[in-house]
Amino acid sequence: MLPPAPEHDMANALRALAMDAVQAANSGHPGMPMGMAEIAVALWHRNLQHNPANPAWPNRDRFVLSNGHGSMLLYALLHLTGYDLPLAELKRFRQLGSKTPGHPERGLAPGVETTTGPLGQGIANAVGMAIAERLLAAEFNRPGHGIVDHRSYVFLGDGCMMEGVSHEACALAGTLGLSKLIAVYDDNGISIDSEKGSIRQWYTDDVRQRFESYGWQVIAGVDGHDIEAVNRALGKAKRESKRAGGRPTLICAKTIIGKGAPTKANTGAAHGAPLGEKEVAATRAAIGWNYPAFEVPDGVRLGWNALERGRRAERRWKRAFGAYEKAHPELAREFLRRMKGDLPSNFSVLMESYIKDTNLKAETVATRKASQNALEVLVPALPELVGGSADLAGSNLTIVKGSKSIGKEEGGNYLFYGVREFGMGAVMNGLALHGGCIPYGGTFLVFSDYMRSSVRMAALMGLRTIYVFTHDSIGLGEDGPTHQPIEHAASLRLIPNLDVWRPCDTLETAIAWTAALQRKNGPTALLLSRQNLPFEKRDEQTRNQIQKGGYVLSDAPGAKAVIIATGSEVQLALAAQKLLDFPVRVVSLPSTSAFDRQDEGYRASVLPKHLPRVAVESGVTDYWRKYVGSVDDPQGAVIGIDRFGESAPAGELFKHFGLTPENVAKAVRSVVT
Ligand SMILES: Cc1ncc(C[n+]2csc(CCOP(=O)(O)OP(=O)(O)O)c2C)c(N)n1
Repeated sequence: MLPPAPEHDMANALRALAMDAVQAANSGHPGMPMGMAEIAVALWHRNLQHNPANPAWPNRDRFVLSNGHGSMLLYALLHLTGYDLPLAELKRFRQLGSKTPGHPERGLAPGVETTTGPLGQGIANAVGMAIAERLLAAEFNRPGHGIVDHRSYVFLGDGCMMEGVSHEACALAGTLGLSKLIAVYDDNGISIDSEKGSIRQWYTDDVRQRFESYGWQVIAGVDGHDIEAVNRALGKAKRESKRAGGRPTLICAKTIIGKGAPTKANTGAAHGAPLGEKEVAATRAAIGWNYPAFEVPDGVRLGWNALERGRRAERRWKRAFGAYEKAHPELAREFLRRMKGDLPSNFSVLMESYIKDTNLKAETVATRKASQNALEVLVPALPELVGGSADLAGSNLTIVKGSKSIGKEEGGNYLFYGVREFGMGAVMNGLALHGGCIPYGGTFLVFSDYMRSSVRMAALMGLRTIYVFTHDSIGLGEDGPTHQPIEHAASLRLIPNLDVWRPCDTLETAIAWTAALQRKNGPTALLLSRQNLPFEKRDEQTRNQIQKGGYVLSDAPGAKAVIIATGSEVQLALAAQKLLDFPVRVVSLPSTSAFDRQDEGYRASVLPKHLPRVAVESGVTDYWRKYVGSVDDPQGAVIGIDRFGESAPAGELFKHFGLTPENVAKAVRSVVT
């Protein structure tokens, strides 16, 4: 039988596939895969615990390609090790409908653990994955039964290092002592503008000192083209992860971008453009790769094939899990439920009864408080909830009696993220990606901007993450325009697949939480008030419609107009209704996302086409035009705020900005002819 090829050839296979696929697509990034090829051999061939036949194996090591532009490296690895990613897909790199898009996207090629490309977020996702592993191990492992025991590996480059989010997440990883997190830094001294200058003009950090100060083990000065040296470093990292009080590890690997390309190696030109036919041919000659494009010799395939090893590894784990199941049947069942992402079987009953209670209590509280009340019930019932806040726990009201802080050791269900909104968002994505956890995290709505890209990534990946965005309007008062969201609700609603809820009272808040948790395939933002909001009484039929995102809260026979409102402005709409001497319907629209998904019949029953409409929300008016018609339409008006806020007590601000029942009533009169 043919012997497996030497590792040197296995590395060159990665080089060749990357440069050939980029050349075929006539776009892409060959430099990073060519520069990290030996590192990839050391990790994927010698160390990674995975089973290409089952990318969902719960105890697999997680691998994150944070420098996602080098996607061809990952695709080549997945293909060669035996994942269901045929060569035809590599040939269709970057083409419409392929499993090999420009940057790795979770859900397309099997084995892609997270969508990367926006630099810095991948490493932060991996921090979340390592936290999830730690929490699940603490919760489920029992003496003699280490069923959760895997590592999170990351490749990252200068770009990830420069992005601030890597600081936020890696600092937290150091503080938490996430010793099963192992990152390899592709220190090639090149980023995009290196075509015009040296990276030293814009990047002179001492990476070693930076990570040591976070509390990481740093293995510096590793030759990234020496497989043995990288393997030794990985071995040291793995030993650290077994040590009590161990640290996360950063391996700083010196590499040459585009290694193998005779004229383009070590230049910015290798970063993000095809090498060109001539250089590709010259590279083949230089590295001694005498095969046509996309051809991989059998010996190299044999060397890379990890199916048998993977199957054996998973089989071992399954045997161990079988023993665990016998010794701890309930825990085993719970573990499987959690990894599937199913809610506890009593969830619906629990929430129905909570919603009923909430309705009976009819409390006037801030919706942030209403959210905390819901969490008091949810946290004990759903051990998969991992809460947190970016240093605003007492304001966001995300901590409840059942919250246990996550520290350097053991488990817990509440993370003090520190003042790191973006880091929090990207770590939450990692927690959700790992499986077994449903993360929720809080900050002021105005600072959702800081974490926006991570929210977008959650939406793009279809992750169940829940954002508790409090202080949702000028109603927060004296902190002033820096803290008062204006464009935020509208701009969050523009993110595809993000559900946004802005509830008006305790009942809508309870229903919003229920919807967020039942939603398996996308994130939800809860926009909650700082100030108290009155409870609105509803009949049973009305209560049942809240989940549809929009409903008639207060009808009037023969209504001549409809007032649409959300959150704290619902009370203004109801007060305006009373002021008017003709009948008006009031519609509460806590979630335009959910409402827009309803069928046309339902939507038209709530917002009849022939009735003039006035929308009221303490934020930008433009968004509401899709419900009330253009500015030229005499039958539609919006009361909102199209400028920044002011520092003053909340009550005064609502008057100052014209968010009053009188003004709403006036607008209604203006649209009714
Ligand atoms: C947040 C973000 N900003 C900008 C980019 C565009 N971009 C892609 S790669 C890159 C340079 C990255 O340099 P490095 O990590 O050193 O990659 P290498 O040159 O080693 O391939 C930039 C700016 C991006 N993908 N993400």
